[in-house]
Amino acid sequence: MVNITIDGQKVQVPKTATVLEAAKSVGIKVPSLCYHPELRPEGACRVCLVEVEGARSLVASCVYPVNEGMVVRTNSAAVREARQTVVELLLANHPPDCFSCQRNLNCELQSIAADLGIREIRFEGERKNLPLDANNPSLIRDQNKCILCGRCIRACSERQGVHVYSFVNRGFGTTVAPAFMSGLDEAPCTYCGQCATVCPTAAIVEKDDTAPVWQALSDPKKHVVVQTAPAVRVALGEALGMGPGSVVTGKMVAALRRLGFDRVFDTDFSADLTILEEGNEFIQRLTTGGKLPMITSCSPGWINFIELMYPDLLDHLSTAKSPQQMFGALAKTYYPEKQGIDPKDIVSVSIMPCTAKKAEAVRPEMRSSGYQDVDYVLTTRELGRMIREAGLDFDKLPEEEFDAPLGISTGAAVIFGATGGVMEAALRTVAEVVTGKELGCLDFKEVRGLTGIKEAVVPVGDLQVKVAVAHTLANARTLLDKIRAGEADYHFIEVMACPGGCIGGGGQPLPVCQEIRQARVDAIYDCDSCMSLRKSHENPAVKELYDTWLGKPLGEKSHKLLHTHYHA
Ligand code: HC1
Repeated sequence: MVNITIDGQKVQVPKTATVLEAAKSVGIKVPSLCYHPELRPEGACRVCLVEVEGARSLVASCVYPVNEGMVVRTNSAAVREARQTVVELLLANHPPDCFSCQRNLNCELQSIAADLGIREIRFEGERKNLPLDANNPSLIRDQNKCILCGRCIRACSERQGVHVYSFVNRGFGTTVAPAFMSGLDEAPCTYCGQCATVCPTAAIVEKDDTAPVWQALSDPKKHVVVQTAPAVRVALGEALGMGPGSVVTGKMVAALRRLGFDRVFDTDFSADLTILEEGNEFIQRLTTGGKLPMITSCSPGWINFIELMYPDLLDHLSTAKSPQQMFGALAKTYYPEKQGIDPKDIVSVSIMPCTAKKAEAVRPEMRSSGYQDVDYVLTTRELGRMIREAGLDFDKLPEEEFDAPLGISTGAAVIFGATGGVMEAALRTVAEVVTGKELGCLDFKEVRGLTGIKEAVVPVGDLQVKVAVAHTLANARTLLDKIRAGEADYHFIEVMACPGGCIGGGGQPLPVCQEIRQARVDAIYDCDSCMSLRKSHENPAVKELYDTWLGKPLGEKSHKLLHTHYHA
């Protein structure tokens, strides 16, 4: 530890701390833009300047290390003037379209300008006029709004190990882009959207699909059904003024009805169905010498990653479609058949925590019903905006129930939203199906938590099943390299592309940090423990689906509607 003085306060901090971290430890928030607590510091934006006695000039506190006896001033006249100048220079060439910007009122540059009391911009900067990168279904990049903080570059490389972005050109021409200034559609982008979660402005945002959904809702000839992903219910509240970890399932259902959806269903129903298909596929591979380890297939950013980076390992993937796509296939076959509706009149919308789900829905093989199975995917953030646009007082809405039958689910399904959840849900079912005995305890705590890679050995009958769980694509890469090298003796692996699993998805409310992810994870497990049914194979609506329509797991109809293939 070292002793330093910050703004007259004596403080002891670890000798590895930076000045910015030391200030934070005594409740002083130094403004910053390029700094992000989960990424390597860069010291690029110079907004976090402070005065250090003896230093030749103001220093960037996010990269400046503390040392014994250091005296720091974070709020002197010189510091305030310098920070204002830096931010004014950023604003001088930033598009002045705050009112119509997707990040209006949730923009870090806007907040810092407000906090620093900037009332005029003394400089007239040249504006960039670069085209939008909008040729993909998930993300929109507007380089004119980029402040060159480099957070997206670091998130894509450090967190995801994908390395899509880098700085290109020099001087005023500097920008952030994929190689050869290509669009994301031509780059090895997985569409996970983690770049959008760290972008301080609207330089990278989700593609907004709310307009066609509003249009469908106001078309009396259309029957509009909606499914909501497991992780949305524990995060949507944040977009509407509630604290992290608020469980808003019932209010979300009520809001969707008031927005005009004809039926409000739950992706959790098809998460249970996924467990029946994927669990039986795993048992089949185990007992017939099939390809192991089997790897889960529901996270579309992960699927894009393995297709792009490890095409030689595609046969490890379960062929089960994701719950979103299983639901989509049923929404335009089983559901209209039962209800006597023409499937061409159905519009199927999903609310997802994920930007890659938008790309998943338009994959050419996701048309098992003869139509595009999921028509529109909205992120949690887009749903938050629709609720605000409709003027709904979210907090005052009653708690309502999902519609039956595609809204009936178990606790095993809701935990899909957290890293380890799909594995735990599968183990609950696989263990009971294989042994024919009821599990005493349903909580597989070894696979829970935010550790990057978790491993466990789980007894299933006579077999010791070795499992691994990874979240973030950088951690997935570690496991895939082990498989490639022949060093992995796992039977079953779960991979989710985003930190914490879907609760940390690229379409979730901002800001997000580890504390917020933990609150969402805790809320997910609270939802599970409150459910009367907690095993997918006990879902009565799924049982009825098999009994009356689908036949059996891995049967012919299942293969047609609920399984898929991948592209090398
Ligand atoms: Fe997910 Fe899934 S858990 S992938 O994270 O398998 O997005 O929530 O909907 O499809 O169920 C996301 C979440 C989600 C699917 C399920």
